[in-house]
Amino acid sequence: MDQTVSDACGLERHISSISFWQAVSAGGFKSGEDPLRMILHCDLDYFFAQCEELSNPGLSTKPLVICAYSGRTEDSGVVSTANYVARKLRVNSGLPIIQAKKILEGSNATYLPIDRPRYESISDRVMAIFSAHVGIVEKASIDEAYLDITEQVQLDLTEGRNLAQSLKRDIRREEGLSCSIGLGANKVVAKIASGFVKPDGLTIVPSYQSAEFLSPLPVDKLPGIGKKTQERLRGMHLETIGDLAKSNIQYITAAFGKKMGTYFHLASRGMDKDPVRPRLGPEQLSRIVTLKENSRDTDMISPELEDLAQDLHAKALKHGLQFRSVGIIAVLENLVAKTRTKTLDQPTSSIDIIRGSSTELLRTLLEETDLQIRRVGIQLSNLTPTTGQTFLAEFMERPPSTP
Ligand code: TTP
Ligand code: MG
Ligand code: MG
Repeated sequence: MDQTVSDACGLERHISSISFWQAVSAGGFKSGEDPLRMILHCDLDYFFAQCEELSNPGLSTKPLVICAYSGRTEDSGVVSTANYVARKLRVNSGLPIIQAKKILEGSNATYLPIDRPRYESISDRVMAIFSAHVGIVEKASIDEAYLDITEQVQLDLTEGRNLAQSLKRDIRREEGLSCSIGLGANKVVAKIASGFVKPDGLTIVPSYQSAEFLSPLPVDKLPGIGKKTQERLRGMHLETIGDLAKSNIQYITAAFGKKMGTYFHLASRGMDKDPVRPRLGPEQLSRIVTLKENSRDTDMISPELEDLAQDLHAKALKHGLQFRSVGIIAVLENLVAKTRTKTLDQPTSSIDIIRGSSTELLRTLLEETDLQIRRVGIQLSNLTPTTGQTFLAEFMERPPSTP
């Protein structure tokens, strides 16, 4: 599949020659505005359905519908997601399965139930690829994450684009999946940009053109505006994000309250201060370190693995968690990230299992490449509370260190 680099608002021409900082300086950056940041939002394409296509590639040429069955009758429930072949026929998330079947009658469509544990394992490995490349990763859902790359790329748009393309390449090479990425000055712009071209898109919005990019889009593209709010805004003659940006803030807050009104006012103008909160979600514990020098020597890498194993084991104990999967993350000398995971029959909190599995996975990984390792990490996933513990949701992961 070809990758699309979208030219949002005809902006691509700026990307190769002008860095983010220069572009903003030239435009006269005013103090008191949002701090300069560069954020990526990555979202896997038709995620549950794409996972199923991986194990059965024959499914990709015909409509594939993943069903959230309610269990009342054989076909009751809604479409969880569908591949793009089905979407062309207007079968999308939320549609009742009965209606999807009517639309797709005679099209040789396949209907599968949700296999969440499998999608979660794949999601964990994709998150590990993000962590291998970027220090500040916030998992936002099973198939999406925000990455703060400000420092890593020094606010340079070309570097930002290269990093986004490396992520897409590694996710494709390691997991066989396509994703869409948006690059913007904050989470709101990055999130909308990642949905701008799908599937397999990359949309780059320089900070000084955030408002211009958002302006023509319908209001429901703003995170937090659903169908009901969209209807209310339509009643107020506010159809596009640009309409919202031009409207009087008092008028909006009177209708939606101060908190929502202020958010609509700022976000519609491309402003958002919400930080990327470094966490991989409550389902994973991971840490990655940069080796003192690139190496393939297990005698040199083993002490690092031992430190990581001890650290992660201590964290698991502290938070009362057991794990069922142990993964290894390696960033090679060419900066390609590799991950390998082993899933056990039973959950455990044994440090010997972390040691043994990570050493074994490292050996396997080294057998598959001739390249040296630059960074190495361990990831514990499929986490469950140890008996008697109930605070899984309270758990927050610390950011892994940057390269
Ligand atoms: P999304 O990222 O919203 O959708 P998607 O990945 O299927 O498609 P896109 O290419 O547009 O990103 O959601 C991720 C997964 O969450 C999706 O694959 C299935 C699940 N999901 C539901 O079960 N119900 C829903 O209503 C939605 C929107 C998603
Ligand atoms: Mg998705
Ligand atoms: Mg998503």
